[in-house]
Amino acid sequence: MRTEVVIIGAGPAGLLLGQLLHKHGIDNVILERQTGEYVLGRVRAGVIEQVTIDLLDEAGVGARMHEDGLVHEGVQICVDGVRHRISFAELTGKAVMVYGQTEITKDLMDGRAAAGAPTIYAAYDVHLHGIFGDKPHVTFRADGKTQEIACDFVAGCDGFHGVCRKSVPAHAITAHERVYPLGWLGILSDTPPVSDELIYVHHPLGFALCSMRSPTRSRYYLQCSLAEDVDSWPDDRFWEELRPRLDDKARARLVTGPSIEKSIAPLRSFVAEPMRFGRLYLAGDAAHIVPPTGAKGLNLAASDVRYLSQALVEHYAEKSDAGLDHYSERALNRVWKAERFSWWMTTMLHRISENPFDQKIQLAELDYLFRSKAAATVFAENYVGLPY
Ligand code: FAS
Ligand code: PHB
Repeated sequence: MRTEVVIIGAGPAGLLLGQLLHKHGIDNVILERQTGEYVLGRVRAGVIEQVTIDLLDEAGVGARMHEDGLVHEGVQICVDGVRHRISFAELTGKAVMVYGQTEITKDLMDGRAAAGAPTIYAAYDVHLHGIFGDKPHVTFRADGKTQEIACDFVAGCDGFHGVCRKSVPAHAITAHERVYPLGWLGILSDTPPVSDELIYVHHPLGFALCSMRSPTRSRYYLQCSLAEDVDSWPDDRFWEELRPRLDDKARARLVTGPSIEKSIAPLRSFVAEPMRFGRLYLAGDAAHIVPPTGAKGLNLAASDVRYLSQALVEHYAEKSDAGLDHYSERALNRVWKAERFSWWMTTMLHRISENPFDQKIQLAELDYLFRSKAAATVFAENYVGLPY
């Protein structure tokens, strides 16, 4: 088999890249380790930036997003039981959209199926070969037999635990990492949200987030220790732990119900540099991870894909490799700004240190954010997404 670009991973990064390349007439094959149903069963991101909305529109998969997505012009931060609103519209003239990653993945899968572009699910033992030469190829096992695809480029969109980053020789890659001593215990329920906007909660018992997927489907998160096991969190225990962290109005509006999904995600900041290795280009979680506090993970995957797809189009259409040669530098410039914002939001809102000085600094940071238009503008500019 031969194609122009082999994409490893059918998460948002891989599917979005595949769709954009297809629209520009660039042949590509996606290899995905899991089944499509498994990929769709993962509940992850919920907030997308305007630049991501524009890219999904460019990929021709934005119709349902505009129909079902919820436009949010602000967000609320609750400290000591008092909510403070940060207005994105007033401070930046922009907004974000609440539209679940599961829906985005479904829209991208449907778009790829409609385009007739190939995705090989249940593709095991993926191995990259010849990435530092000019004739790379990929081998894998599917349908009980070992197969090979010759290509021009490999896009590593296989997430944090994927094979692509690990295929790079240790001397050629540098990892920067901060692991937080905490996780997010998330629950999805068919219950009405407690508020029309997201509420980020700073509380002595620990951080909480009240989010949503629709006017009838809520998504909540509780800060928890990494030692926690999701099986020791029956729904009632979750609701009893969430309730005291809410302000009076939210607590009064809280409607509990059976969980549709419940999981614990560890919090980590991670960046691998560079993001290009010969004919292998990393994009999305394969190259970097942010704590979900700033709602940046999925949006960073989209910005990597924007840079990479433009660079590949230039290579094939204009015989120019300028974009490919600058991909890593351009992507990392935006990645590190989102890493900083996600780290800052996480350290400001979570109960991490028991040192009273650290806790006072958090409260001072939050008080400054609520009182200073300049501070609120910095928050809003980063939350809605920095320009490309
Ligand atoms: P993904 O991990 O989504 O996709 C990679 C794909 O590659 C997967 O389908 C995987 O099966 C496949 N793969 C892996 N190894 C392979 C191999 N060897 N061969 C073939 N295929 C392989 N972001 C937010 O903005 N907000 C959130 O609330 C949020 N919550 C999250 C919760 C969790 C538990 C996790 C893990 C992440 C969360 N994120 C969140 C971040 C998340 O949304 C990612 O940023 C997003 O999924 C990135 O998309 P991809 O880069 O496509 O990686
Ligand atoms: C979500 O709705 O899943 C969500 C929203 C905002 C975040 C993280 C997750 O910062």
